[in-house]
This record gives sequence, C-alpha cells and structure tokens, in this order.
Amino acid sequence: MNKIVNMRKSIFIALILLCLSSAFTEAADMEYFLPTEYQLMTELYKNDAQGFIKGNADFLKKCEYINSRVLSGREYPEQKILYDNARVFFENVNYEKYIWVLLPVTRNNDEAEAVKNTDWATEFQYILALFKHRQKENKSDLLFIAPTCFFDAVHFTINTFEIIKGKNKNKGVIHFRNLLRYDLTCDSNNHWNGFSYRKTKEQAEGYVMGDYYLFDEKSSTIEFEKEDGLPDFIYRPKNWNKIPINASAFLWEMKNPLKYGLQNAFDQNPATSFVENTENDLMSLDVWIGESVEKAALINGYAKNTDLYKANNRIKSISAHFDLKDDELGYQFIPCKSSNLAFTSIYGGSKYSDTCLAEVNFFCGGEWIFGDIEEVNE
Ligand SMILES: [Ca+2]
Ligand SMILES: [Ca+2]
Repeated sequence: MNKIVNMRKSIFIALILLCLSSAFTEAADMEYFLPTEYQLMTELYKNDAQGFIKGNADFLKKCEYINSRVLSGREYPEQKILYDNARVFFENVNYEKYIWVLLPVTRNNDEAEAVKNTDWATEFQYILALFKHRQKENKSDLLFIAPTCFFDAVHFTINTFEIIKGKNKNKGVIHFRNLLRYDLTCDSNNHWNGFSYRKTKEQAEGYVMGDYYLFDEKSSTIEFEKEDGLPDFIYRPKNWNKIPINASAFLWEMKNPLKYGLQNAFDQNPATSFVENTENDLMSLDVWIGESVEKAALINGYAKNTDLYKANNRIKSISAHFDLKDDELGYQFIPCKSSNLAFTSIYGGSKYSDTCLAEVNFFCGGEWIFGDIEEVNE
C-alpha cells in the first residue's frame, strides 16, 4: 500500500518538475524595456511563443504596418521584423493574465553603421505589445503595440508600459514615452556616422511623457491612432480616456536607461525612485487628473535604504506651500488640492546632487488612483 502511495507521489513530483523545467525560462533582460513588470513575468518556450504569434494574423499585420511607418516612408528593405526571434511572456496579477510580446526588428544599414560603436543604442529596434487575457472566453485582447528603442530625427525613444496594481484589482496601465535627445554627427562626405547625446551636468538627459489609461474607462476596440506632432506610431485603444503625465528631465543611465525613470514614482516600490537631471536640481510633476484632488501621498528621496537616502537630495517643499519632513522613508500625506506639483526647494544630499522621488499618488473620487495605500491613523 505504502509503495503505491510513494510511487504515485514520485510520479506526481516528476510531472511537476517536468512542467516547470520545460515550459518556462527566466526573463532577466526585459529590465531594459519593462523595468517594473519584468520581475513578474514568465517567458514561454519558443514553440509556444511561435504558436501565439502565428495564430494572430491581425496582430502581425499591425506589426508590419508599424515597421513600415517607422521607416518614415524611405525604402529600407533590409529593415525586417525577426519573427523567428519573437519572445512571449505572461504575467499574472490580481487573478488577471497579461501577455507581453517582444519582436526584434533589424536596423536599416545607416543606423546599424551609426550605432555600431555606441554602448547605449541596442543592436535591434523592437516592437512591444501588450494583451489582456479574458479567462472565461479564453481570448486575448490587444491593448497596445508600440515600437521601442528606435530613432527618429532627433530622439532615441524607449516606449514602456506599467500596470498599476490595486489591492484587489488592477487599476490601469501607463504608457511612458522616454526620449534621449541626440545630435547627428557626419563624416567628410556628409554621411551620418554617429550620435552625440544631450547632457546636463555631464550626465545624459532623458525626457519622459506618460499617459495613464484606467481600466474602468476602457473602450472595447483598439484602432491605429497617430498623435499629431509625435514621430511614433502606436496602436492603442481608441476613445479610452487617459490622464497625461509630464515631468522634468530625468537621469538617463546609459546601460540601463530607465533605471531612474518616471515609472519608478508609480511602481508602489519605495526602493526605486524617479531622479531628475536638471540644471537647478529642482523638478516638477504634472498629473492632469481633471477632477478635484483631495490629497497627495509621497515617499521622498531615494528611499531604498538610509545610506542612499542621505547620499541624494530630497524634496523639501512643494509649491512653497507644503513642507515635506526629512528622514522619513515612509509615505507622507499632503493636503494639497492639486496634482500639479512644483518642487521648489530641497534637502541636499551628502554625496550626489540628484533629487529623488520614490513614490507619488493622489486621492480623488474616493480612491488612490495610482494603487491603494493603507493609511494608518496616527
Ligand atoms: Ca518607486
Ligand atoms: Ca541633479
């Protein structure tokens, strides 16, 4: 009797091990594209990834369209989507399943030559897509398809996404457009042969814009939408209300560009911070909520640990009206009635002149809109 039970047990364990080892591998380098989400992702094995891609003809058509539009109308037949190198990941959050697709796209010959000796431009450009899976119908709805790590006339752009997680349900998704401004350098024949990027105080200067799409507002279809004046071509849900987010220039880390990006201020992780890169070390953050804000919650500084907190600048006052406490690594609640924040003075860091903000959130319409916060009564 015991023998049979033991045998069943070992078959069961062997099956579990087999499933674990053959189905999935880790997704470490996704940090570059999706610094918040990659930790929660599991990568599908190649056959399953290929099956997912090939079973989705409409998606492939949209990817081809993005690839052709990013060429800016010029003929670059060597610029191709490498479907064979497609990677597919899934992410389970709050009983919901999301599917991420990363498709490498070869650079055209001019770009490939120009980026050859840079340590900051990726070898490929990419197309990044996000699906939300409906468990009941076993269907995946496409939410976004965006090019990322691509060049336009004056920028290197990294499009990234962040799912805002509430306590019991997910609240929405933010699309961040991160830009490194550069100038072209040319050889004696006036051929483009490289880049020089913009710096402030000898450090690369990143620009970022965000759009926060709330799931409650979600429309049922996505359609191609091009925003006037912007060089990228992104598929996103049409008629889905969004909250625009703007912030001061940030510290663009060359090997890992989004390490100090704006997504860090909304990831509900005190260990990651948005870090400015401005002439005066001050910064502003504008979240265009469009309804009355009751209060704000902030975690000040580089709150990963006390040493890093002390080494870097912290925010001292907001709009000259509200003061933040120093040496406080947890949430501070501010009775400000606006989500447009100008940080007007700082506590100086002992080592760096970088002003950091670990978290920010706003309370309006009866909830914290960038994820739920447990407020302890003092
Ligand atoms: Ca954070
Ligand atoms: Ca600074």
